[in-house]
Amino acid sequence: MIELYYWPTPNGQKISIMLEECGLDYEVKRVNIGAGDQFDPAFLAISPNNRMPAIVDTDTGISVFEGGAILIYLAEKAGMLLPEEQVPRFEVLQWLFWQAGGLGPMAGQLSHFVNYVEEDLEYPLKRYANEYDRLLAVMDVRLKDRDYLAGDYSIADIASFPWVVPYRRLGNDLDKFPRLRRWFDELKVRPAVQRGVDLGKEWRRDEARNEKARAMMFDQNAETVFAAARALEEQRSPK
Ligand SMILES: N[C@@H](CCC(=O)N[C@@H](CS)C(=O)NCC(=O)O)C(=O)O
Repeated sequence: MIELYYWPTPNGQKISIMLEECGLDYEVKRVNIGAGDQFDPAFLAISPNNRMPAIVDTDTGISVFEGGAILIYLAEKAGMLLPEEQVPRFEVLQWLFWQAGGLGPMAGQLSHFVNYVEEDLEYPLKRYANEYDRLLAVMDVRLKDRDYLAGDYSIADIASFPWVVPYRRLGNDLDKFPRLRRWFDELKVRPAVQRGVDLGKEWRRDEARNEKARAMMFDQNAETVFAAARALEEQRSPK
């Protein structure tokens, strides 16, 4: 059984889609990031970056944080969506890391400035909108002569899909990316993708307009991490 530490955001949905695709048994543990659940010492013990998603595999006792690592773990456990053979495996891994280091962070920053910042800050909006646009074009070109990012449908597609979903809200449009649109339209009707994207969507409140939630998520610094680490220490060995 997989325990999935989750909140319905694109990074969380990468893993809910994967679990639905694999058909592995899982139980959802809510990590309400607007309410501060990411600082719970019990969660910190499995996710030292104070971010969801994370998983615990109760069959092995292994816990994993970071979406890309979780996807690899689940693909290996289920024996699907990540080839074993070296050449196709590295096709998938390159595109998985491309998502984790490029599409995810850039779309995430763009989403921050679009959804959470009231001032109209021209420079960061332009910077991240351009980068998101560029990355969508990289996918479009890549999909010119293949159906999926790394050949067969894989964890690279699963990781990337949730960050293409909000393209309209992020000010983009798929009309200029016909191959990406074909890929997107195909993935969005997969039943497992739909179940994964829908998981917990009713839990979300309007965090963008909730001052407490914004402070919880965006007023973090080193002291936040040290305080969470002290709380974990205290729980492990109370004075
Ligand atoms: N690279 C990480 C990113 C995880 C991440 O940024 N999660 C966000 C939600 S999308 C989070 O937990 N935020 C909590 C916070 O900002 O305090 C992954 O892919 O797992």
